[in-house]
Amino acid sequence: MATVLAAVGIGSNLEDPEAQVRSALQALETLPGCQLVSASSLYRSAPMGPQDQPDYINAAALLETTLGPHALLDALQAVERAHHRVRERHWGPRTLDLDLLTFGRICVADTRLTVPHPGLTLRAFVVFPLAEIAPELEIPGLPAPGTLRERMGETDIVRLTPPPHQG
Ligand code: A4P
Ligand code: MG
Repeated sequence: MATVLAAVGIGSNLEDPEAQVRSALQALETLPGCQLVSASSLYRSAPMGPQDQPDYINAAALLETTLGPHALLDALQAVERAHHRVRERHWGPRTLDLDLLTFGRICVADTRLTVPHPGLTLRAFVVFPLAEIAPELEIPGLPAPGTLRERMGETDIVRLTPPPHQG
């Protein structure tokens, strides 16, 4: 069956965000019709949008999937719900936010889904994790993540050191 390489952005700033992001990565490993190809480090940054909310933890993942883009969005939203995501205000705090960043070379623009994600090029918390795992990813109509990261220059985003290997 034909597969597509999809990139997913992960973000959290509530209820132990690092644990939320790690748990989301585990959930992506077991999504039906998907294979987790790679996962980035975790990154911390100040909130974009309202400032009266905690810092965010972000990461990115690459999935090889046999699902279509809307079915993958459904699956990502089911993972958000499983993490007790409650939608309150736009750009407000959340336990887990999963964004479909890219879906192969396919573009989608309908009422439910816009891919590539419109905020991709402007957000260091998306570009840095994605550039770590896929610096040369082809994104329709946009420069590759490694180039986007270079163009961003200095940002406030901090890559968290992975915990020492146990065992
Ligand atoms: N939707 C359309 N396209 C997509 C896509 N490519 N991926 C639709 C995912 N969803 C997509 O999503 C609203 C609707 O967008 C969905 O139902 C889906 O059909 P949402 O996540 O509930 O909307 P939102 O949170 O109100 O807005 P938005 O624009 O998704 O927020 P963002 O862009 O996710 O930003 N600061 C830092 N440092 N790090 C962050 O991660 N995140 C946000 C939220 C704000 N500030 C942040 C961070
Ligand atoms: Mg979102």
